Amino acid sequence: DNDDDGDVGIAVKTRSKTKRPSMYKVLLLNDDYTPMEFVVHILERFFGKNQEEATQIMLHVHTKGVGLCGVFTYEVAETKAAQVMDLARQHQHPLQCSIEKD
Ligand code: TYC
Repeated sequence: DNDDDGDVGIAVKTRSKTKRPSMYKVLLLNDDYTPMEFVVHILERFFGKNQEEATQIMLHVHTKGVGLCGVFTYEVAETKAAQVMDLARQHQHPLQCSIEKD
């Protein structure tokens, strides 16, 4: 390192491996009280679904108990789940939304 080239003798890796972020599923849970139209509205408003897609997902959740709204990076998934729960609480619906590592 005493070669007057200005460095201090430690080789530092400059091309680190990039890694894609972990992805998280946002799931909607069934309950007996939340109106079907409200769930369809949630899927349109927060998950970019059209009325047909939203209705299919809502009916899947209604019959199977749980269904997939979308897959996002952690922050986006957390935010969307919180927005769903906030709106449900405002309307006094017991709708539950959770996230799960993909
Ligand atoms: N089971 C509800 C009803 O019969 C409808 C519903 C669907 C609720 C999906 C929640 O995530 C849900 N009104």
